[in-house]
This record gives sequence, structure tokens and C-alpha cells, in this order.
Amino acid sequence: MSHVTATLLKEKITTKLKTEKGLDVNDASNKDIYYVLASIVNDEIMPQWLETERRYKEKNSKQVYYLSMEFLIGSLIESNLLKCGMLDASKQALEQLGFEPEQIFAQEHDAGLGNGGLGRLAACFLDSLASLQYPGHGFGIRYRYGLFEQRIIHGNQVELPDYWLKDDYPWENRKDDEAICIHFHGDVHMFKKNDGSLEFKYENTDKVMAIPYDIPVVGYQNGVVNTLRLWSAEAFCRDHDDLNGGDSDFYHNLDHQHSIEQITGFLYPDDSSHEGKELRLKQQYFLVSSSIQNIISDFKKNHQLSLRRLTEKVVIQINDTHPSLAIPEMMRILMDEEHFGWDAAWQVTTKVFAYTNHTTLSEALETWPVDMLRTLLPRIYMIIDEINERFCKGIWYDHKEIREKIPNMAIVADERVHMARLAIVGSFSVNGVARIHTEILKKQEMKDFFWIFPERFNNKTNGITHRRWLLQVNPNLSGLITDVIGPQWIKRPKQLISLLKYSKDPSLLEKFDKVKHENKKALAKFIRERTGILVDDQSIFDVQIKRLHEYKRQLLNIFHVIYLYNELKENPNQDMTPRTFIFGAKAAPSYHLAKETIKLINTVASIVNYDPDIQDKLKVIFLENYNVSLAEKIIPAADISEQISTASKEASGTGNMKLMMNGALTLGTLDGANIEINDLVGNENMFIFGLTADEVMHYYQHGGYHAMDIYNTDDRVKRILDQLNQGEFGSNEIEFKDIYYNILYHNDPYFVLKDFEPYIETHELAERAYRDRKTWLTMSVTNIAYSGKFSSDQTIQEYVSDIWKLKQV
Ligand code: 26W
Repeated sequence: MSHVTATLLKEKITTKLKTEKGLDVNDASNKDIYYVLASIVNDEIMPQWLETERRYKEKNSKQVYYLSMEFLIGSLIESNLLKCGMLDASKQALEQLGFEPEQIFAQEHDAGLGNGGLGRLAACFLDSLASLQYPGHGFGIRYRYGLFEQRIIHGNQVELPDYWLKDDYPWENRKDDEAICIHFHGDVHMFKKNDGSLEFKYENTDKVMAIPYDIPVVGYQNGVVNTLRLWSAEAFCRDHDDLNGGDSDFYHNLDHQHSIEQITGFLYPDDSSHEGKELRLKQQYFLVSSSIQNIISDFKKNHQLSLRRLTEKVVIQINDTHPSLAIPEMMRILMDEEHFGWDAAWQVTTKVFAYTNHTTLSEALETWPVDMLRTLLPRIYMIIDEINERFCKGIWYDHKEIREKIPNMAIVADERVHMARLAIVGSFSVNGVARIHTEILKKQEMKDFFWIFPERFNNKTNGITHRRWLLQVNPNLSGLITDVIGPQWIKRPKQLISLLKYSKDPSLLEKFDKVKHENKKALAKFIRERTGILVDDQSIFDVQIKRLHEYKRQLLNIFHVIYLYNELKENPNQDMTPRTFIFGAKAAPSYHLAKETIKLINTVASIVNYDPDIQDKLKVIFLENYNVSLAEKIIPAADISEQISTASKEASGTGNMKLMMNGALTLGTLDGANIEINDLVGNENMFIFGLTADEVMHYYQHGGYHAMDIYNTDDRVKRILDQLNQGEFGSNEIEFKDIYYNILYHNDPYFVLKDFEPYIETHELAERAYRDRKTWLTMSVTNIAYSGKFSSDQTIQEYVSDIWKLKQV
């Protein structure tokens, strides 16, 4: 419907309002309009969805299934309109009917079914798969509560439940007839059959129903609609059999039902730290078992082939180790239900799975206590144990040189099951998410596995969908780009490179300047409405938006702000380009130092923003409840993108790519994908500072860093830490002592002080560069020009050619 007009849409809206809601446009609320608009989009999507499924069947296509505990899809109304070619016309239609498009779109509650990078990556990948016309589907969990909603109260983070399903969610389709039964607990019995083979039967298991809810994943104006299938847990049979045992059973049953529904009750809010909670393990197996059963039964339905040939039609990508129980689950089904022998089952399994690693932080590596796993999933544990036995024996006999490494490689060791080891052993592909990250996996974290399976390891640098993160969120900029280089970049993002030719064209630079300024004015207005604070839209918008973590070093950023504040207090009339420091970050609820950092940022904000000596040269804004929708508002308006992780710690980063694509200049360390951005744009188009990954790792291995020495020799640093210690920023003296102690007495584990001086100097460079408008704008356009490389279309194309081997349909 790409030629739909505003007039036609207005008619559809008014008619639907009348016939389906009994409402006149003048009486309709924003919510009414939102639902009607969603319904119009659905009318467009549904037939294409059917047709896509039919075509995949007819072509007998190989499919990729992306298994992930998180899909951070955010809001869909605007992107679905865009994909159906109806966005511009809808905006006009809404305006003509007297509605504000932004307010209508804002009626949709973000689907916050992810913590951060890993979940958002999964959403971008689905977008690219559909837009590139590949058969690829997501399997995830329909959490009733998404990632908590963050409120800031007296500077502190407070978590509220995110009940995103409070209103009807128009994009999901419940499929009762495709429900699947999942078994937990129970006893496993082993029988010897006449032919000598073993048979396994389970008894007394706890049964749970997995109900699928399908969400359409719409390709960009190409008629393709793939599926994101989210599973919801419900009690197995709520019929009279369960309820006829009298009152006590009735309550017992309600209780039982409640505990089952808990399985998909909420998303665990931990980003990169593993907590061994049983409910989380239940969630993982629930996702995995329902998805693998679904994949196998679809294969049987669609192809008249033996399951031995599964790998010709199916490949399964597991998003970090969270769904790695899929490996023993596949073994279980092939052996216990399909009567494969071990070797035949293992042959199929290890050719169907591919594993992506997203972090090397040791606290994030998942291990489960043997006891917990064995009690919850007895048969799965038996299989893991057997995989482990065979793997260790294999090393013992075939790789004698590394026999002494077996304790560090065993899947079951120290009474725990090591999920990354299971994932590597059970997959044909293991990939990191940026070049440096993959190298660290090969050379350090997974070097023994790399030694045995070198052919499995490969890199796939992350990417972001330019359709959402440029075309949709920054219509001013994408319109200008299209005016300059034509619209081909939308289908082929690498063509953004044509912008380079114009990167010094004064009249063009002026237009870019104007677009950025318009976007900054819009963000300033939003900030005013949200916080009451007036920010100068001519100031430098310096942005750090990401989860709060020590390694991401929001602390370094706020120390710089405190330093600038101290300087201005001493010399209020010094010449300084006004700056607005914008933060957005959620801390894991149990992460004390992260929460203290949020409090510190807010406290500094409350001092700096109201100090008359500062004369509005500095503003600090903490925007609460950072999520996809908020990112969409901030990113188009950013001048500087803070990517300042301790080198070696940030696997890739994807916010860095989104900001670059919108013309922000990166101020960052040589970490993750920053390095690959740097390869493209060069030092002259970004601001690099700080320790390298090699230097960091050298300090970790050999020592030699003493935070206290820096405190004792750098007056600026001493001043800041003393201010924290003496309660200058606290309501009481102990307020920020934990930060102080962590830096000075735990020797600053993330090298904040070590990188402080180069960070300050690099900011001075950036400030000077900003004043030279032409040069700055040239740098900005250069960054946009190279950003096409980081479209997830490119990443998906690499997954397809190297790992998945799919054909475009
Ligand atoms: C089990 C606790 C837990 C939860 C989430 C451990 C680890 C995670 C994720 C792996 C953390 C994560 O999101 N990692 C981020 O993945 C992004 C996408 O690849 C990268 O861009 C980020 O650098 C990486 O931190």
C-alpha cells in the first residue's frame, strides 16, 4: 500500500472508528485513534504474513531460528507504518484530523522485553532478516512484566513494575491450537529393549503449557512478514479433572496455576551479571523446550525428510548461553522421542546450533549448580553429563598435549554446569560480536577451546537497523540525505558513503547544521517538559546512554563534569562553550555501586544546574527510564557520543553505531566496535583516548597500577575524591563513601583515575573542534557517510553467508 494517500487514510480512520468503535472522530481519544491506526496496519500486514508463510513452504526454504531470552523491540506502530509505506501519509492524515502524530504513537507501551544491547540486537536482526527477504524467525518469552520502569526519587533509582500488557497489545496473535507441553522435575526410568538399546521414560513430571503469541516482523516495503513467537506459561489442564477434588484442591490448584504462570512472569533485570536463581533456569528451559519441539514438528510437517536431514532445512542461533539448554533438549528429543542412537543424534545436533557470545566479563558467565539442574531437569542433566564425559574423554585420548587443561574445560566441574563450555562443544559456530572481542575470546577467554576447534570460531561485528535508527527516528536528516544522494541508501545503506563527496560543501554543511539544531531544539523542549530544566540548544549536547555499569564508566564522565564545575567556580568568567551533559541509564536493582553512581549524577545535577556562578555554561540532565523510545528522542540530537568503557570490557556496543549514524562524534576508548569505527573514519574524525585493551590486560596480569599515586599527584583528582569523601555532594557525609573507597582502596578496578587526564584533554580538543563549525560539520557528515557499514543488514548478510547459508526468498 505504498501509494496510500492521506485522504484515503483519513477515510479509513473515520470509517473504522464508526463501524468498530461506534465513535465519531471528534469524540475519539488518542488511544482510540492509536488502536484504529494499528488495526489499519494489521489489515495490510495479515495477508502478507499468510503469503510469506505459503511461499516459504512452497520453496521448501531453509530457515534460521533465533533463540533469545530477550527481544527489545520497543514500540511498533511507527516502524510498521514505515515498513508498509504508510508513515508519511498517516502523519498527514492524523494532523488533518486534528491529532498530533507523536502523541498517537506514544500511546503504545514499549515492549521492554530486554535489558540492553543483547536484546536490542535481536530486534535489529529480525528487522534485517525480513527486510532482506530471508526466512528467519525469533523465539522468545512473553514476559508479563518487562524491564522495570525507573523513577528517580530524591536522586535515587526506584524500580516500578512494567506492566506493559495493561492495555490490549494489538500486534500479538495468540495461537491456542499450537500450544506445547513442557515437563519439569519427575523421575526418569531406563529400560533395555529387545535389541539391546536403551529407552527412557519419564514419570510424575510437572507439566506446563507453552502458549505461543506471534508478532509479525515486517520487512521494509517488500511484502515479507516473518514471525517473532513469544511463549507464555499457563497451567496444563484446568478442566474438571483438576478441579473436582473439593475445596482444598480448588485452592491448591489456584496456587499451582499461579506458580506456573510465574515462569513467564517477569524479565530478570540483570545485565551482565549471573544470578543462579531457579526461576531463571525454569524460564530458560521453558523457552528452549517449547521452541525446539516447535522446530521439529514444523520440520516434520513441512518436509518429507528424515530428521537426520534436519540441518539441510534448519539452523538455530543461540543468543548468548541463556538458551544453550537447547543443545541437550535437541539430543533428548532425537533420542527419546525419535529413537536416534547417541552418535546419530549428536551428529545432527552439532551441525544445527551456532552460538554467539556477548561478553567476557567473568561475573556474567552462566554456571548452574548440578543439584538444581538435576532436580529440575533430570533427563537433561543425564544428557549433559554424558556430553561432558565424552568430551573429556575425547581430549584425554585425542589431545594429550592439553590433558592438564581438562578441569578448566569440563562442562561439569566443581559441582556446576558451565554453559559457555556446553554451548561451544555443542555448536558448529562460535562468534564474538566485534573484531577485538572475538580476538579476546580466541586468545584468552576461550583459548583452549580455540585450540581444539579453531574452525568454529568467527567474528560477526554487530549492527543496527538503519531503518529504525536513521530513517524513522530522524526524518529531518534522512530527508536531507535523500535530497543530496537520492533514496538508494535506504535499501543499500553502504551507499551513504556517497555523502563523502559533499562533506566539505558549505551550503550542504549549513543544511546539516540546521537539521541538527532543529533536533536539539526538539530535545530541549522535551527535557523542559520532563524535568522543568531549561537547556541551551546552542550548547554541546554530550550524551551517554546505556546500562549503568562500572566498566562503562559513567563515573569518569561525571568526574569530568565535577572538574569543569570546580574550574568554573574558581574562574566563573572563563571562556567555555556551554555544555549539556545528558545521561540515561538503568542500574540492576541489586547493583549498589551502579545505584550510587546514579545518585551522584543526580546530586551533581542538582548543584550545577542551579548555581548562579555557572551562568548556564553547564547543565547536567539525567533522563529517567531510559528505554528504546527515549533513545529515539535523544540520539538525533546528540553532538558527542560517550563510548568510554575500560578497554577490553565492552564486547561491541551498538549505541556507538546509532549515534554515529545520526552525526554525533564519538569520544571514546579503543574498545569494542569503536575500533572498527576508528578504522573507517580515522583519528581525525573521532576523539580517542585512554588505555588500550593490551595495556589494561597487562595491568590486570602483572599489576603496576596504583590509583593512590594518581590521587596524590593530580590535584584535580584529589579535589574531586575529597569532595566525595567529605560529603560536599551528599546530604550526609557517608553518601558517596563507597565510590571513594572503591577507587582508592580497591585500586580503581576500571581505571577511572588512570584515564582521567587523557579524558579531560580529549574533551578540551573536542570543545575546540566544536567551535570550528565547518570542520565539525565535515567530521559529522563523514561519520554518517561511513555508518552504512554498521547497518545490521551487513551483519545479517555475513551471518547468512558464513553460518546460516540461507537463500533469499
Ligand atoms: C545472566 C546474566 C546476563 C545477562 C545478560 C549476562 C550477560 C548478559 C548479556 C550478554 C549482556 C549484554 O547485553 N551484552 C552486550 O551485548 C551487546 C550486543 O552484542 C554488545 O554490543 C555489548 O557490548 C555487550 O555488553
